[in-house]
Amino acid sequence: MKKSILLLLVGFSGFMNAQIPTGYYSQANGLTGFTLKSKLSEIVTNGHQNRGYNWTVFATADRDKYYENDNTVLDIYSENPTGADPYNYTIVVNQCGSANGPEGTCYNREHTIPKSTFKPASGNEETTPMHNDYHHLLATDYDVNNKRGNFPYGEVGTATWTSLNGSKLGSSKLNGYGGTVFEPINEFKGDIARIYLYFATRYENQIQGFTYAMYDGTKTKVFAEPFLNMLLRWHQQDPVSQKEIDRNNAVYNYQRNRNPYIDHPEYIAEIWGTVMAVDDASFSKNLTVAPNPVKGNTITVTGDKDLKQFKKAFIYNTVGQNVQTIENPFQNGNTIVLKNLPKGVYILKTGELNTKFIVD
Ligand SMILES: [Ca+2]
Ligand SMILES: [Ca+2]
Repeated sequence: MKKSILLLLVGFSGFMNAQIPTGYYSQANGLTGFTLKSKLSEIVTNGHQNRGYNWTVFATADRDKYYENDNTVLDIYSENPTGADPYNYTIVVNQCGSANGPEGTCYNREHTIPKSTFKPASGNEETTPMHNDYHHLLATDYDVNNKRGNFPYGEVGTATWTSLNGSKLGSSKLNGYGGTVFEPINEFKGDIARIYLYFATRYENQIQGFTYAMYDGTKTKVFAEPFLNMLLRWHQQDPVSQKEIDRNNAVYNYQRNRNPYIDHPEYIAEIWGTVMAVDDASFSKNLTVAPNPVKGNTITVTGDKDLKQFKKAFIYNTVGQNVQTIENPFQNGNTIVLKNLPKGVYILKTGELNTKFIVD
């Protein structure tokens, strides 16, 4: 009897992580801090195949199955999670290596970590495999990619330019960095943070040779304080989405290595810690939990749009782990019964709406 319950549990967790190969992370068990990071570096380097520079993986990795669900290219610079997209691209048909035209002309391959940062000091040969690593290569609008150029991601004080979905270029308002930065929309901030943390892990043995305003010159922490704090905040405020899980699986099927921070978001806090003061700035203000702090195990959720359209709600802890998923949460009213959650801060997300709440 005991055996069958165990099998059932193993079967269940196997199903939950259907795409993570069994044992992929077993060598990381019990490790923490930069020891964990170095082990993850080994794990995601082993088996990584350099498949060259092409467009193949975007056909499976970068399609809109989440917002309009129309199979167009899912581009973080033109996706509008709260309404109609300003323009859409058809996969392959609208790809381009070069273009002359405004935003909305065609999509290109963007190195999320600019390729100029890992170019050798002399020569034009860009360094591989980072140049061809599809975990950080995204299909994005050609013009927005150009305007972003090699600027670091950041948070903009005064915008000099804004893309049609609200991504901004302008002066940094980060405490400790005053240069020009590029700020994506809230919906994709966590996605970008986890890509950067992947890159810092996969290439930790090479990264001290790379020059970038976001880096501090170490192979362990990698990021300078203002940027590390921002990435950790983005990770906490925008937890792992189904889009990232699907993309990680598609890229794994192609180049045979994984982004560990999508599979195990809690590793991020184990390595880099957390930002304690999660500010409210990046939460949408259009979702409310009552009572907050939560006293019992029942919450009432209100939003400024009809919540019935959302088929799932997710609750995350501050290290980004999904602690509860509720199917059809708002079909029969707006009450959610919480699992027995330990005291702490949580994030409730449904559709593009999210908010922070406290269990007391
Ligand atoms: Ca779309
Ligand atoms: Ca996201």
